[in-house]
Amino acid sequence: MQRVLITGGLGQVGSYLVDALYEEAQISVLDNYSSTTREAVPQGVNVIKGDVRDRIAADLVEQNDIVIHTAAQISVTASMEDPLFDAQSNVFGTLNLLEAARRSSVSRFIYISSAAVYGDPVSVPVAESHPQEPLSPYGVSKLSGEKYCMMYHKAFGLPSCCIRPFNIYSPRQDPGNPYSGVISRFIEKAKAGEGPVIFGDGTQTRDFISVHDIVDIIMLLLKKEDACGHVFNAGTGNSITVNELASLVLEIFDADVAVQYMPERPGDIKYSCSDISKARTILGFEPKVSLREGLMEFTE
Ligand code: UD2
Repeated sequence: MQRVLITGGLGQVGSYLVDALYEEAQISVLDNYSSTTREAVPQGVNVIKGDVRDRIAADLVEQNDIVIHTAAQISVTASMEDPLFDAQSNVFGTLNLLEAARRSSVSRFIYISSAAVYGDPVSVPVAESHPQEPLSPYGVSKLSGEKYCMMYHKAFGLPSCCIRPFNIYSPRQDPGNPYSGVISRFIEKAKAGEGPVIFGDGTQTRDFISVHDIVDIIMLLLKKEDACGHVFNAGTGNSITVNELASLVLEIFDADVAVQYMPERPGDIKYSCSDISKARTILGFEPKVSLREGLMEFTE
């Protein structure tokens, strides 16, 4: 059985990865319990409380065959308030793991970057070659993590690869987190019989991808030898407006409430949509969960 280390294994992406892999691999989870909505892990999964910057993280890398690095400081807003903390977690944390991976014999190092590396897109859909001009310390730290992964591949032969997810959603996105995504917020409001709050005029677009499709693309990164040394967009290739999203949520939750409009959020990007041709061609990736299906999961 392969030994897989999942950093951030109690978080949104990590916890679904644990579910997808625990029957076929020996899983270790490293998590600092900063953002978890999961109460119990499947039997046999070894959970270690710790930080990616710590010595324990490096030791764990050396004890495993595969590293899937999902742990991160995940908030754009928090990164604006505390860029040093953001860089410590996302840059030094990643480098700590990469250094340990360089000394050991991991067969795959998978890094979760972000579409935040693109900043405000100059055109959509956004392919991987689009200019990378991040607008936040978070975008810079994620780009930096990617660059280290690619550099370790080129210089040291580390079998690393990265994805740039667009807007991920799932029922396990921490609803208590003030930086939680728009889908979680709209659903919380709808369940409470309140109207969703839209920042701006609601014509901004986003490419919402179910966490199940993110798990699928990571599984492909594990299987495909060609993936190493590459960065892939992880989106659906489709986008909708925030107004359309609000209507869909209200319809699914049968909520007869009025939408409220508030001033645009500073720094918000207007249009976002992925071009996933590269992942389709090299990995054979095809997103499977429609937004309606993905939202229905929140009603279960
Ligand atoms: C996403 C990521 C972020 C980063 C960024 C890169 C999430 C949760 N965040 O930020 O980590 O990668 O993309 O560009 O995936 N909105 C409302 N009402 C609300 C909440 C949000 O109208 O109650 C709007 C918000 O102003 C924005 C859109 O919905 O225009 C999406 O907001 P978000 O916070 O879900 O995600 P985003 O795209 O800002």
